[in-house]
Parts: sequence; C-alpha cells; structure tokens
Amino acid sequence: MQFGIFCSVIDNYGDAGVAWRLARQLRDDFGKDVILWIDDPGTLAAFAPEVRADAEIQRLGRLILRRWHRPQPDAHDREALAHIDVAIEAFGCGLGEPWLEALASRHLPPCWIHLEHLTPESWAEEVHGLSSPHPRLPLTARFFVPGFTRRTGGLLRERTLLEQRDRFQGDPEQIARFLARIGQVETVETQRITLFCYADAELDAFRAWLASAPRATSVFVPPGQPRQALARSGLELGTRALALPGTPHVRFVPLPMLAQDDFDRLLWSCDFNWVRGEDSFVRAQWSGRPFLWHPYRQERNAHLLKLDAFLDHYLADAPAALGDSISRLFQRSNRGEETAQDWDGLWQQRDLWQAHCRRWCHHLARQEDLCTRLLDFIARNAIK
Ligand code: TRH
Repeated sequence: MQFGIFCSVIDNYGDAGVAWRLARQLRDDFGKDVILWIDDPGTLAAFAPEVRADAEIQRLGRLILRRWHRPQPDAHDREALAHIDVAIEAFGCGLGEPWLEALASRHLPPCWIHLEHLTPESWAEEVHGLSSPHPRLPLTARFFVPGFTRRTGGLLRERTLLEQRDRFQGDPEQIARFLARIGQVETVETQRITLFCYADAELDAFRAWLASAPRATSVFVPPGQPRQALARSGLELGTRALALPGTPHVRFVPLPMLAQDDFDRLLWSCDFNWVRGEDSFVRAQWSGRPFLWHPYRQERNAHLLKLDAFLDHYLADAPAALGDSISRLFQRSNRGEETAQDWDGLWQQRDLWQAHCRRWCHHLARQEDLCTRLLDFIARNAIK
C-alpha cells in the first residue's frame, strides 16, 4: 500500500512536524511506501537534518519527499499519483481540483483521508469517521480526527517510543551524553526545564518563581517565539547562556533547533516542559514529565475551549488539590492572568504531579496509536 501525504506549512513547525512524524512512522513501523508532498521543505529541514531545503525531490529510503507546487501536478506528480492507494490531506490543506482529478482518473480511485488537527473536544468523536462524497468526482473524503479517546483517531506514538524513553530516563550516562552532544554540560543536581512557548507567553511570574527556587536551574530555550517571549519580559538571549540578574543559579540557555528525535530526548531529560501547539504538546505527554501547555491561539478564543476540554480528560483521575493547582496554572497562564502564586504552589506538589503524569501517559498508551488506527480505518472503510 502506498501513501501520499499532502502538507501545507501555515506557520511555525507543527504542520510539517506532524506530517513528518506520520510519514516516518508509516515507513519505519509499518514498512509502507510514502510520498510526502510539502510546499515548504525548508521548514522541515529546520528539524530534519536529512532533508535538503532546496531539493525538488528526495528519496529517504521508502519515503520520498516532493516539493508541492500546488496549482497543477506536473508529469512527475501525475506519475507518482498513479500509484497512490491512500491520499492524506493534512489539516484541511485542500488538494485542489487538478490534483483530485488526477487521483480520480485512476482505475480504482484511492482512499482520500482528511487528517484533522488534534482536539480534546467531544466533537472529535462525532466527526471522526464521517464521510463526504465529492460532488462531481468518484472520490469520498473520510474524516480522521486525532484525539484522546478510543472513539477518535488517537495520538501518534511510535512502536518503541516508551521503551526508548524508559531506557533513556533510567540511564544518567545516556542523558549526560545527550546533553553533551547538544552542547550542554550539566550537573546531576541541576533542575532542567524546556521553554517552548509562543511569543505572547507571560513569563514574569515564571521568572520570579525560578529566581526564588533553591535549586540551580537551566532553562533550555529553542529559537524563535520563546526568545521573543523572554525578550518581552526583559531578557534578550543571544548566542550564550544568560543568568537571571541577581540569581546566578538560574540560567537561560539558547538551543538551536534540534532534530525531532533529539527534541523528544530534550523533553525526556527535563523535569518540566513548557510546550505548545499540537506535536510538542503530545510529545510532552509521552515524556511522562510535568508540563504546561500553551495552545495555538485561535479566533474567538476557541483555544480556551480546547484547553478546558483537555483539562477535563487530563485531570479526571487526579487528586483534587493537585488538579485544582494544575488547572489554575494552565487557565491563568493562557488567559494572560497573574500566576505569581500558582507556580510555587504547584511545584510544591511536584512528586504528586510527576506520578500523575506517568499514570496519564500509561492511560494514553493503553489505547492504540494513531497509525494503527489509521491503517485499521483504511482497511474497514476504504480499500475494498
Ligand atoms: O510550532 P508549533 O507552534 O506548530 C503549530 C503550527 O503553528 C500550526 O499552524 C498549528 O496548526 C499547530 O501548531 C497547532 O507547535 P508544535 O505543534 O508543537 O510543533 C513543533 C514541532 O517542531 C514539533 O514537531 C517538534 C518540532 N521541534 C523539533 O523537532 N526540534 C526543536 O528543537 C523544536 C523546538 C521543535
């Protein structure tokens, strides 16, 4: 079975990040042939070192990467489309009539899947699995909605991910080697934090909490928006680590973009991860470590509904006091409200929070992963 995945980069890294994970997992865990059409390979190259930003077409084992020139498929695209059994349109990118016509002209039209954004909201269960016939062409769009429950499309999770994580987290030498490889020499006692938030994150209370913390702390800061958020709070990070004024035990450490697998390792090696969007949000949950989620801002504050829905799932079985503290920090920090009291209160319960994150990860891992559900979905619905 050959897969075509179509991805348009809207902004940031998430669209490319999810498409890349999906393509790699179909290839690596399920032995599928995959063609990923992406309109901006440069974004992918930022965290996939094997990708050449300027290449029109590139073969990476059973995964072929093609620059997506959207208006019309050229002769090479048409040739490739002729072999596609499953066409996955990511995040409503819209294939456009010429592409759909090329797909529909095949003797047996492919299974056409609309992969939606992950949502914790209950509509995920209602929309997942719906279909909509094309008004003119012999193609039927089928909606696949990632989510947190068994009746959704699930979450991306590679087959050996959690075993790899456990080996890594249980081996201080591996952690030290990894940190050294990304240019960091850390003592065992140092508390580690990833700061992968959006530019509008309110960091003053976070900084004040860090300054009052007794432990030495390294805050790893990827490029782009996290640094803008820091700059807004008065800390301009250049190419070197910077200590908070008056508190030399707290260092903000600039990191380059890491390869996606190394980004996972970074999350695994930290005590706390501030993450965002969609993919880093999911990966923070697989890390089994405490995290704060900064959802992608949407019109009419729709992201706050997502946040509420997520907290309902995530905190359903949490001890009441811990649940209240987590909920307060997630809610207030995403509404730009004062969080000065919240950081410390929550961090005092960190052992409980850590245990809760492991349980939550366990709960999610008992469900089938997204790729397994996708293949099952295709087998049931489409390819007859
Ligand atoms: O980058 P994001 O904010 O992406 C998105 C997009 O804005 C998108 O339009 C929107 O639809 C979506 O959010 C909800 O956040 P996200 O989803 O966490 O994606 C980041 C990706 O970048 C993820 O795949 C991990 C990867 N990454 C690395 O591989 N290495 C790194 O060093 C870093 C910092 C990130």
